[in-house]
Amino acid sequence: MLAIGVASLSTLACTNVSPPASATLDATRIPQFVQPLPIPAPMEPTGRDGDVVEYRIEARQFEQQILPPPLPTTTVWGYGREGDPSSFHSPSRTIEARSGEPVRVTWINALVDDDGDFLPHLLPVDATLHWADPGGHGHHVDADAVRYTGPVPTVTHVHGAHSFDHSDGHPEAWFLPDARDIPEGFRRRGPTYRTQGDAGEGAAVFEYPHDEPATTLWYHDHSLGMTRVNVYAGLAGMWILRDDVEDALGLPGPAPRIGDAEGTRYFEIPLVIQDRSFTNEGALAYPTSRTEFGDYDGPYAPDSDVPPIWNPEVFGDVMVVNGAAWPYLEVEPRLYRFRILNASDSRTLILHFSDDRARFVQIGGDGGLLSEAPVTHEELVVGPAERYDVLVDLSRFAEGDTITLLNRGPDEAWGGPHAMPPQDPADPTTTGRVMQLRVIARSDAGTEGAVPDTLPVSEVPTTALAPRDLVLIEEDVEGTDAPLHVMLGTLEEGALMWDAPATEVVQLGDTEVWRVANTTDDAHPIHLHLVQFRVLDRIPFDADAFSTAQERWLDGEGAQPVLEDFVTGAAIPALPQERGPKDTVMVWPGTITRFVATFDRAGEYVWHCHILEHEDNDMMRPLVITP
Ligand SMILES: [Cu+2]
Repeated sequence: MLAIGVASLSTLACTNVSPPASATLDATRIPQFVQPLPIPAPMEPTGRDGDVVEYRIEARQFEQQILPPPLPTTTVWGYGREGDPSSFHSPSRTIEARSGEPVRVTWINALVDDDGDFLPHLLPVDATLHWADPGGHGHHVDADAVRYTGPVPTVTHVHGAHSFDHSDGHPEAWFLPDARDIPEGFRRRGPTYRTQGDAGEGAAVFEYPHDEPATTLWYHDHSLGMTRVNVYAGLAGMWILRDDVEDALGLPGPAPRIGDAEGTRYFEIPLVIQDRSFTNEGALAYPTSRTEFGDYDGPYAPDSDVPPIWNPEVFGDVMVVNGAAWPYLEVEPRLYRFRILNASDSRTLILHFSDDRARFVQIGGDGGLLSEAPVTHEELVVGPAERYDVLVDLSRFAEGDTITLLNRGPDEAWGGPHAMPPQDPADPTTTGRVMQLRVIARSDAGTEGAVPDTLPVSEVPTTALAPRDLVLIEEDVEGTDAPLHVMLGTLEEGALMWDAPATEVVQLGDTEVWRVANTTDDAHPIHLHLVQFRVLDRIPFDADAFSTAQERWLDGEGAQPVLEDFVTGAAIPALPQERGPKDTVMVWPGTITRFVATFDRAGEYVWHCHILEHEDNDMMRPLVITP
């Protein structure tokens, strides 16, 4: 009897209702460079507990003017300070912290309406993936339940942080809002949910030791199988760590501080770049069906393994920076510090300026300062989730000049720098443009700063251990060349699902070299939780021959392949932009990309591709560090 009751109530929360038919807003009709760049203020703490800075941060739904008026507002999700509606924005306010200063956050899932009833997702949730699945249907759902419309699981991950596993935002540590109408039989918390203190329903307390150097981190939702839609809806923000080493460099500033007067001029500014699409009503537009990708016409789950809603990649046609479409920023003719984050779903950015007097002088990356010295780039490849800390010298410009930040990256999955045939760059009228800098009169505000001649040297760790070999494998829909999904795997076992037993099990304190062989046609931004690694090199290899040999091995014929046997050329050393600690590396197709990391905290973490569609469809595996 109970089982029947659960089933019928679950069905209520799981329907295949389609959104109202609504054409996508023509991106070429959106005026560009008419809205000022929003500059996120720091998130305000709620107090201190001894040395620990405490926050209470909610995820909520609200309206935001992303498109320039008179175009409509957009319903988004974002984080903000509990009880302070004015603090909510997407991307959300920046957590400003210092190394050695621990932070405790009570993360609250407040995705409820004014009556306290749960809010369904803004975007289509595909219930046929390996996903959070609070209703416990399993991913083999009936055709009328492939789109989930129930209460939304959330869990926050601080990307790049040296976190405890209990506070890392493990994908199965999600929790539902404390809504009045959670359907009977629903799990309110995922199987790995943990909290550091009594959080009550709909929340979790996470602690961050901040025992790492200054760097540019970011926080975003990480719920299993729905990270893409939770982040696309807006759940992301910057998380900046500072320390005395960085302070001593004499960099330009200030960055935003709590309580700044309106009109304060900033010379350190985060740039959170995302591609999005919109409907004519201003809503976020996101694919509602797999039929929007490629030429595969079905059948779909449950009649095949092909998810009916999920798409292999998603590309928006509007560039949004700090939550405004194609904004402009008034700049003085002097030195600026920009912390660039590519928070797109699938898009790799190849950034450059319209005037070659403006260049990126890179001082840092994902995990902190570059080693030895800054590196100057005319063009900067920024993969999904990567951060670049750059100085841009605008002193040779004059009041009235304008400079456009442009994007040459393709409007499709990036095939690496040697893609054949070469890929078309982004549409030069839309996604080829990011934002505009408008030069105004110089002031004496802030700290002038200078480009440092040198940066502290950080050593690349070495190890005597054998390398750990891993493979990126694309699986096609049986009997077609339509992509089913891309997966992570090992040489011995081939592609492995998220829930297969952990294979990346590392001894605490060990330093390992990982060799990731990419047999697919696309570059994948591979991200490890907990650690900051150093990229070593990329070794060209014969991916097709390797795949054939591995398939034979998995079919019980021939020997297990050895990567060395398929190498076709000399290793390409780590790029200048990678000469520092990183947590995300672009693994180019046709290469064995090598990086080295020291695994210095025990726990159950994950590693995954940061193309969010890939991550959500099994391109994620456990990373277990055993004491
Ligand atoms: Cu990927």
